[in-house]
This record gives sequence, structure tokens and C-alpha cells, in this order.
Amino acid sequence: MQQLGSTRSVHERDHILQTPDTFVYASLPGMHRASAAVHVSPAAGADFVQYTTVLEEGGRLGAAVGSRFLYVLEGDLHLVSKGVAKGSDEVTLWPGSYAYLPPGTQHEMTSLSTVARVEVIEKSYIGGADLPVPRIVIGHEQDVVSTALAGDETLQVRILLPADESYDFAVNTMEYQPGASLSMVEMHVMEHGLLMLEGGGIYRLGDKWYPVTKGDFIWMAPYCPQWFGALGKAPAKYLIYKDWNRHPQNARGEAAR
Ligand code: UGY
Ligand code: MN
Repeated sequence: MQQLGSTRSVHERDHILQTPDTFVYASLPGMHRASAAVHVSPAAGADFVQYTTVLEEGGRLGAAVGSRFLYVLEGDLHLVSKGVAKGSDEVTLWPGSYAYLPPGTQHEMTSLSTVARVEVIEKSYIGGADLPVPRIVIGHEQDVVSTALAGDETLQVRILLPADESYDFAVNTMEYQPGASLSMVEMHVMEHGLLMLEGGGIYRLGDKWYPVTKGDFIWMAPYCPQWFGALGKAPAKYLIYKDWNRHPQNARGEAAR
């Protein structure tokens, strides 16, 4: 229950902080027994769409617009996908499972749980004549070896998508030990969609500092100054999207035109 109309959510020109008390769920085209809280989209100036979807048992998503990335937050789901090169694949997804489905991939993900929650990212794919076509990726975060960011063992990064240039975005998890922080204020051309998965801390966005915690969503526009420091007694972890691997001259799609 919100007290007297107050919330930590903010919408600024170059960033959004959206806290769960302000999530509004609605069905998207083709969804069945599922609904989505859309965190960011071209309506806010972003070049991608990110939403949290809640599915009942038997619930399904509608068709993807562009390429689609899925990260399971809660529950078990059944994913059937049909890749151009790989043939048909059936897997069970559970919390920490993720999947990348290139544009046009036939797929169906169905909830096996009474309540399943999945983070979804969709983007109009930017290809190139000399680039290979991206392939389907299905994995689990726990199987990805982490690396220390710039040698800082207290900040571990897991890179969920392959390094090759066919992928036009990256999705990573970043895990900070209590007291760990980014070593610099970053300001870069890439935009970010970020979901706090565990713990919390202080996020600097533009010239403001925000307390953030598990469940919060953040959008950072290109060039939004950003910094994070973890607080508390347990690690802080987030899932972070960024556009990647494309020349800045043609990296932005419809939202920027
Ligand atoms: O990959 C990144 O740009 C990342 N270090 N940014 C962030 O955590 N805000
Ligand atoms: Mn960054």
C-alpha cells in the first residue's frame, strides 16, 4: 500500500527508476493467461523493450517483436524453439535460466507453475551483410563462469550471450560484494535496462543518487552518467542489458529517428 501518493519511482529525461509498487500489468498481443509490466519502450525514448511478465499455469507469451531474450525470475517453464540451423529444441527453464531467440524464431514458452515470472527484452535486430546470423542460446546463469571486472574480485560479471558480433546486444549479471562499487562513473553511448535481482545499494543516475533494492528496474539512456555502490550485509546483483557490437552511426533503430 503506497503511503500518501509517495514512491521512489522517477522518470527523468535520461533515466527511469521504476519500483514494483508502480508496476501496472496488462496483457500484450497474443498473450494467454499472462500479463506484462512494461518498464521501458520506444515510448520513453529507448531503442528496446523490457518487461516483467507474470504467467499462470499454462500461460504463454505472444509473438516477439524482433529478437527476444528471456530470464526466469520465478517458477518453471517449458520452452520449445525451432532454430533455422539447430532444429527443434525442448527444455525446462527454472529461475536463473535464460534464452536468446533470434528474430523470426518459432518458439512457445509455457508456464508449468501456478505463478511464473520472466524478464523479457525485445529489440529490433540490426544485422549486416558480413555478419553471421545469430543462433539460439539457452543456458543457466549458474553454468556461466564469472570474471572480476577490471581485476576487482569483489565485482563479478557473468556474460550470458556469446562474444561474437552477430549479437547486437549483451546481457550480463553483475554481482557486488557488500561495499563493492563501480570503479568509475561511466558515461557511454550504450543504453541500459537493469533489473535488481538481489540486495541493494545506491545508484547514481545523471546528477542524482537513488537507494535501490531487489525488484527495482532502471533505464539509462545513452550518455546517462552512472555509478553503483553496494550496501548491506549480502551481495547485490543485477541483470543488465546494453546495445553492443554495432557502429554508433547505425546502432539506433526507430526510437532515435
Ligand atoms: O557494462 C556496463 O556498462 C556496466 N558496467 N554498467 C553499469 O553497471 N551501469
Ligand atoms: Mn554502463
